[in-house]
Amino acid sequence: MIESKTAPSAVVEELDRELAKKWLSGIWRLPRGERPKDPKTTVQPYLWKWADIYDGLLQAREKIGIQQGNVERRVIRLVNPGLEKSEMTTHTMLMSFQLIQPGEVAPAHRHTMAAIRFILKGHGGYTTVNGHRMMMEAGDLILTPQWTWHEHAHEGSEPMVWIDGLDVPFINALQVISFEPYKVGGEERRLDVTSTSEDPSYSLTRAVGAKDAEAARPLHYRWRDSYPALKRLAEQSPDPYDGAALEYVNPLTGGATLPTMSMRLQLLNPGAHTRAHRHTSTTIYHAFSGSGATVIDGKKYEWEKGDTFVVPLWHWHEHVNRSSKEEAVLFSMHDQPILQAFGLYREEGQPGL
Ligand code: 1HN
Repeated sequence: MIESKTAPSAVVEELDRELAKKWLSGIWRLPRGERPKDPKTTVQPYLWKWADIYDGLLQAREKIGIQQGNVERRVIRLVNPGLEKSEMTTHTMLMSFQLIQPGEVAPAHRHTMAAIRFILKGHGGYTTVNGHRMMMEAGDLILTPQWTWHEHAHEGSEPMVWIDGLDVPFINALQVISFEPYKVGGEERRLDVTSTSEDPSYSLTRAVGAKDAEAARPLHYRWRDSYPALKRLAEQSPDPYDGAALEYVNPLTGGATLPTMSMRLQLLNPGAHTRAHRHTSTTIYHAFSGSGATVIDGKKYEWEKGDTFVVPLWHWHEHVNRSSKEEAVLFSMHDQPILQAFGLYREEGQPGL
């Protein structure tokens, strides 16, 4: 039998130095503690108050003009305290809030990051994605799949505010960020509009004028359709962990709306208290209506309309609707499709009592 023995440390260090000169490294150098049984994340649970976000947007409205210098969007990001350097909301997703004034145009561009808008306030604003113009109403979800041209404009009378959700940190980790402003003959231009969500033939299952399956995906999920569906679901049997949770799906694939992010609407009936679970995907929740609390790894985060919070991966969480009279609706964004694509999605639930 051949016995292997680790040589005295001075000899090993000499070997390590020799290897390092050739850009090589023995894994005996790794401390044992860096092989955790459970996933470990640098993302921290955190809750941002609506008053702070909105006040920031109103101040930016006075101080930041769009199409002025480098500023193309009046956007404030949610920075996770665990990701101070990258200024991202989680390790895979960025959530930000955007305000546009009547008469403003956020110029057209495209990028390899996918984006969603979830509309919070105002009327008369619209976004155009690859020629499809969508009037924005509160509670609508609008997709900007990767590499699609998009611009925003506003012809109403009060400011419009919405959530932007993007997969920026994930795309950045893959080092494939590309960004292109829309120009024709070297000049910035508005996007042509070839169809709208108001066209009678537009439906969730087929975008008008689409030439291929990718372009045919729905881009506009309207509150007037999703809310009644959510209400119907809430009258049936809610999920023990998520309450009445509706996932926005791509009817062409039956899967998540985007390859990197999935979105949900969740209704907690008055007094509802869900069971705790944890999973390897990370979630950003936005309280669209009502008030409640979410317990994340034993710490309680109280939320009311407009507040937004992060539940990092593998953290136990349960939701409570604090009101005995009013429903609460949470909008959420998840990186679950990424975990699922690579067989890394795992979930654990607290058993029923
Ligand atoms: C972006 O392109 C928009 O198009 C909003 O409205 C927020 C945050 C980071 C990177 C690109 C938009 C963004 C963004």
